[in-house]
Amino acid sequence: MFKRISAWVVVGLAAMSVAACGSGGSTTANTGGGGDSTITMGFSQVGAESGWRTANTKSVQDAAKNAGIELKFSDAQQKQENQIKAIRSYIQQKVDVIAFSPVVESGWDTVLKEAQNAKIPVILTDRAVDSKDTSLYKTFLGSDFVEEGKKAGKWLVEEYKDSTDPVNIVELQGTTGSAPANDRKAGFAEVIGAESKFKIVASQTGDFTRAKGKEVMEAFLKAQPDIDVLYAHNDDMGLGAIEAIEGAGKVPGKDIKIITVDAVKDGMQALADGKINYIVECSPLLGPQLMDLAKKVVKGEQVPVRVVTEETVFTQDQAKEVLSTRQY
Ligand code: GYE
Repeated sequence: MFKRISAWVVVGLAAMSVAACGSGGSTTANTGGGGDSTITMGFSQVGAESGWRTANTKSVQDAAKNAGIELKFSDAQQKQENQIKAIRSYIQQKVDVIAFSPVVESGWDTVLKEAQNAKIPVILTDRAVDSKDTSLYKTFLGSDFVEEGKKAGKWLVEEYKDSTDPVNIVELQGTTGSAPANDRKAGFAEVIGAESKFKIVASQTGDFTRAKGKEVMEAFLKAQPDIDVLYAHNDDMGLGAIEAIEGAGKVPGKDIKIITVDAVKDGMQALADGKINYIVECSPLLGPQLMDLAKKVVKGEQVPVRVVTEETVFTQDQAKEVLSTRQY
C-alpha cells in the first residue's frame, strides 16, 4: 500500500504557495498544552455514496490518527450546503487547516474567501473546484479524472478495432456537476470521438450509487433496444447496472460490455467473474498524503499546487491475480 501512496506525480511545482497564509492558523490552535500544539484538521467529506468513499473516509481517519492530527470529521450526505455549513463551523472553531472533497465544482468562492480571511489554509482532496482564484486553496490532492476517462475510451477503441459496425454505448454519469463526472465524461468522449462508429445513445447520472445505477440502467434497457457497451463512472453504478442487465435476461460482460472506474473490491470481484470487462483504477487511499500536506501548510512550508495520485488499469486476468490482496 505504501508503495503506491508514496508514488506521487507532482505537477505545477513552479506555482508558488503563499507561505505566509499557511502559518497564520497554527498560532490559533485551540488544543492548548504549550509548546508544539496538536494540529486540528476540519474535514468535510462528500458522503458515503460508494465503496470508494468508504475506503477514502477510512484512509483519512486512520492517517490522521497515525500522524497525531486531531480530526474533526463531517459527512455532507452529497449536499453542497452541508459542506459549506461544515466549513463555516470549522472556521468558527479556529481549526488549523481545513480539507474537503467538494461534491460539485462550482460555488465555493465565498466560503473559501471566508477561510482565507480567517487565515486558515484549505486543502482540496479528491475533487477539484472551478474557482478562478487559485490562492483560495493551497493544494489539490487527487486523481486526474480526464485521464481516467481517456483510459476507459482507449480500451474501447482497442476492443473494437477490427469492427466497422456501430457501437452503441450507454453512460452512467457520476454526481451532476462533480469533477469526476465532468472529467470522466470529457476524457472518454474525446478518445471515442475520433471514430464515428462509437455512439453514446444515452447518458444520465446515477449519482455514483448502486441503487441509482440499477434504476437508470433499467430505464436504458427499456428505451434502447441495442446496447453494446456500458460506461459507468464508478464501480458501484456498474454493479447496480449488472443487476438490471441480469434482470432483463442479458449477460453482463458478454451481451453488454462494461467499463467502470475505481477498482474497489466488489468491482474487482465482478471483473474477475467476467461481469465487468475493464476497470480504470482510482485510488481512495489519499489519507497519508493529505496529512503530510496538512503538516506542511500549517507550518507555512511551500507545497506543490497539484499532487496527482498514481493509478493503473485492470483487465479480467489482472483482477484475478490481485483480488486476494486488494485492501478496499
Ligand atoms: O470515483 C466515486 C465516488 O470523487 C473519485 O466519488 C471520487 C468518486 C469515486 O463516489 O466512486
